[in-house]
Amino acid sequence: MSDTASEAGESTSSGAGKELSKDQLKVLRDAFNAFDKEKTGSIPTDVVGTILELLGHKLSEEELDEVIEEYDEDESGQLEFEEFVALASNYVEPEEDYEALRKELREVFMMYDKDAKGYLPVEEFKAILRELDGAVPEEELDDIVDEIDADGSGTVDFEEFMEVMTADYYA
Ligand SMILES: [Ca+2]
Ligand SMILES: [Ca+2]
Repeated sequence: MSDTASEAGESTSSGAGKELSKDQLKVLRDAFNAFDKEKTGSIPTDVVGTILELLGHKLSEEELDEVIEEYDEDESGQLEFEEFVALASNYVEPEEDYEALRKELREVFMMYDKDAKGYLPVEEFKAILRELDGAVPEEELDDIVDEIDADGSGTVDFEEFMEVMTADYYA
């Protein structure tokens, strides 16, 4: 079995999952080590849920069983680091996507911010939400707007906009 270690150092070769940046890999390594208290090189599957939760993804027990079954390739009942990375890479937010999303939202924002004031009156903002998701009831729009206009200025600036859009996106 020759697993040609052509790529640099860290072993992300097994399983599917996306390419991770060094930083992301470090986060996973730290999380893994924190839970691999006995330094066995593996973590019990029941802590995987906890780690994913720390990463911002709460899975139901069923979902968790499913993904663990999928990624515990040697069926050891434990996740070795490679198995863990393969699994977790599906839950780590890809940085590029975030940048792309930010750019996209910036464009949306500018489209509505016709006079380039750098902010939108809340009424205009509600119109955007209606357009993006016609199913949102009006009262809910009011709640969202209350929440998003964190400084109560009656306007939504790009950072406030970004905040609420990405929160929704990653929910
Ligand atoms: Ca295993
Ligand atoms: Ca504001």
